[in-house]
Amino acid sequence: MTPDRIVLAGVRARGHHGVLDHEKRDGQEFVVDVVMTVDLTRAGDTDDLEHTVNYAEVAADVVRRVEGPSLDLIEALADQIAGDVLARPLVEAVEVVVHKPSAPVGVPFGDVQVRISRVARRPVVVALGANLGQAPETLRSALLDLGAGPMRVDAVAPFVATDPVGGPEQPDYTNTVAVGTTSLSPWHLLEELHGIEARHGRTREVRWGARTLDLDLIQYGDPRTGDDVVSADPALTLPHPRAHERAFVLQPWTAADPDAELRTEWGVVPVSDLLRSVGTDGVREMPEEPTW
Ligand code: A4P
Ligand code: MG
Repeated sequence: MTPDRIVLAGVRARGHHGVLDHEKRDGQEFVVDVVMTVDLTRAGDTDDLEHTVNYAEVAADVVRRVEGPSLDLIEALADQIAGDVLARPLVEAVEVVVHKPSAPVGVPFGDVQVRISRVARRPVVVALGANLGQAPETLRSALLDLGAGPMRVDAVAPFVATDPVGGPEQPDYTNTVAVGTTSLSPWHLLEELHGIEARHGRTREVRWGARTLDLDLIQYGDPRTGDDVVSADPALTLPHPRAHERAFVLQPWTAADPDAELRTEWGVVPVSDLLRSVGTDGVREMPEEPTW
């Protein structure tokens, strides 16, 4: 099925891009088309501008780039415009076309255009937990599903056995953390995580109760560069509101990425520091290395 898209066509502005002196001096008109892949399901359900991409803002960004510092190539202009568009977390992929209808071609012509496609690639951290059934087997299989679908998995922590935190009396958990990148928006990724949970027999009866598989989105984007997504929405809270206090998340996370940092109410702090203050009680190494 073709993904949802927003098409912004024919944005016009005057710029000074080109290799020739007179192009840089006199300027000319550029026309830009932007096609954004955006999951529009939620916007359709809620009728809320928050849940989509504001095309007026995108158009303003395009004009700013066209009117901005002179570049030699419309290839570079297209690349900058694509970068701006992909800085919006709801945009999963973008096609940018830059037309230069008055380009110095030397013969009569209709249009010249550069057309580029770019896909988002954003850092993401997913915590996995299971305490029903063959937990390590389930985690291995879920990691394969993650890597084959919604994210590229770069590193996985060795599995740990952990005491259950919260909820009713229940068996010990097996936990791990996967770090990698995704092109999906945070909401689309959460939906995919729920799909993987369901395929592994997850049901939701008791909050914090025993489960065959729990996939939590811990962090989306990089807090060190400030492009991480922060959300207070109870249906998708980012960063995960309990990650900073849970050894069963922090310990495997630092094992998978020793340089990881997390946004907290005290600022952006190394995950290893959080782990040191929380301690590793209730987190035990497991005899077997995961083979995922
Ligand atoms: N939700 C909101 N934000 C997020 C997010 N960042 N990632 C919403 C994932 N989901 C998020 O989750 C309930 C709702 O949270 C979802 O519908 C989603 O829209 P759930 O998975 O259905 O229920 P849950 O997991 O029972 O609740 P919750 O609050 O997510 O619990 P946690 O925080 O996941 O804790 N002890 C050990 N040792 N190891 C564990 O892995 N896990 C839990 C569950 C408790 N104790 C544990 C462990
Ligand atoms: Mg959960």
